Amino acid sequence: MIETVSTTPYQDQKPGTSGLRKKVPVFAQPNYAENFIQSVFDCLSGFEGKTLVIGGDGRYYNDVVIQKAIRMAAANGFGRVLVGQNGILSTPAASHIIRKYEAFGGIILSASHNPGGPEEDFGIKYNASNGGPAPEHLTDAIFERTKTIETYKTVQAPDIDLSKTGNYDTAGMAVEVIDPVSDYAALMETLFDFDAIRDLFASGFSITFDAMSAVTGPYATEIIERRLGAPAGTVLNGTPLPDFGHHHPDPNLVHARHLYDAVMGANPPDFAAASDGDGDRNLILGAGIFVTPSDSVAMLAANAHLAPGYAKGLAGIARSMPTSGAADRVAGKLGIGIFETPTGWKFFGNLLDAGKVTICGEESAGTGSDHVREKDGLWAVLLWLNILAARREPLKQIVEKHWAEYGRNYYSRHDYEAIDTGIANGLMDGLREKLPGLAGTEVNGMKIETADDFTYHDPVDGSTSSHQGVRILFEGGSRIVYRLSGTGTSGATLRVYIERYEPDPALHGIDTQEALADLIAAADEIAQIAKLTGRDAPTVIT
Ligand code: G16
Repeated sequence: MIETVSTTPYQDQKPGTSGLRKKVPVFAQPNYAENFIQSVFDCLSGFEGKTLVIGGDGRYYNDVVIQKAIRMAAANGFGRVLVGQNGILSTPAASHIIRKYEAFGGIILSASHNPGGPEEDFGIKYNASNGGPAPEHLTDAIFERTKTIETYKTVQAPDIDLSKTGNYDTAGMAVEVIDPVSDYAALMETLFDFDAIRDLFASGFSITFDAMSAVTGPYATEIIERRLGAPAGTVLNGTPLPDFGHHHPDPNLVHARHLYDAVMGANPPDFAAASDGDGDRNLILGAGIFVTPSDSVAMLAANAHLAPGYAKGLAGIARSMPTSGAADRVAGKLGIGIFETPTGWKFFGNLLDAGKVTICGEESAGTGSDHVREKDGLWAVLLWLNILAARREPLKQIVEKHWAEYGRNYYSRHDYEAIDTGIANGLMDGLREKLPGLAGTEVNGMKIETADDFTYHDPVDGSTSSHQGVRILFEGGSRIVYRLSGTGTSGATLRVYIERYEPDPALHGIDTQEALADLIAAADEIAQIAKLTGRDAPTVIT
């Protein structure tokens, strides 16, 4: 029996860069999750009788919202739900399942790299039939709907037992609890040379992968240990936990410091990697080297032909605007297209669907390809392993050779987390006001060539997205970019992206912060960060 339940709207359900993200106590308010899910359904049409994929990263509150979503899908007229066993689906795996089973769309429950637990973060995101995050016009419509919603639909039905795979039924709608790993692992086998990677491991190549007690544990254990034969114990923290073992599942140099220390210490592993809460981000390290995400997309693109899935070459490369220009140089040499999009994987969807690009990457530790419509942490790890297996050179050497060939883009991101939202908005507004007068002026001895607020014109659907980040471009190609994060859950996070291109190999061995010191000082001078925020240093430097 379908029930129509009265509700009152909330006014704070604006989806951010990657869906609606709030603290668990916010989501636990009466009808909060229901209002958002119904608003999503209200903005879709033609899904009657079709399939909906549901899964998440296993964080606290996933189990509660999954059962709600199943009942609401039944009441709203979906014909079938595919849900991961124990509610688990990594974000890239969910994208693949949507595409493989030609589902109408999917609901992914995750707050990505943010912590989990009763007082921590939670999120709901809708992905469309191409497997990618809902485009901006849809998330805007969903937000509008949340402001006026008065009822939602559900059914009276018992919870589905998610602990076992199998076929179930909720008020007449089919529910299949599926193995979250097997389809994804099979896809990886079509892209990469598993025999070569197995041989590499058998040769004594040592690797460690930290799943950070988050969703990639089961995927990495199946693929890296079972199918590729790495020794048991290669995957650290391989069991997804609702609170990620009290850790912050963000694979950066702060939260995965132990891996950095390991590769920089005595007897380093040949390769170390990590992935985040929902499995779409990656950290890549090798003995004596950290590969920045911006470098990673460039180097993966330059070497992708070594993997069977990309042997035919690439159609093009896309990177988010704040990501360094390293990939542009690779695209230039390969003679393929390069696209600069706003931050957010959703902006790559049209380019991938139109066949204009094969590989995409973002400075925020995301890399991926046209195999799914999300960034994919384990995919990046496997492509690197395939390249290492084919080239049989240390990772550090591959990186240094790349710099020698293309030049090095020194790059760093400085984050100022949890600053007052009013202050953060004021800082950005102040910057925008200054923009028209900046070109031609000098800061810290460096001449500003152009300064603007990035506007993207989607070459596929013609849509325009403005206010996507303030860019200050200096003579010689150095760059500072400022934007506010769209994924934080408390206050505002100011991100400052700093980049300098160095063609001379003799100058490729400088410490990154040192190499960027003049620009870092200029970044503060232009935006008055210390003065306006009262912070004398960033919270996180990557
Ligand atoms: C999300 C998007 C990414 C984007 C990132 C930016 O990542 O999926 O495409 O680069 O947000 O975050 P921010 O707006 O904080 O800079 P995730 O991993 O949180 O889904």
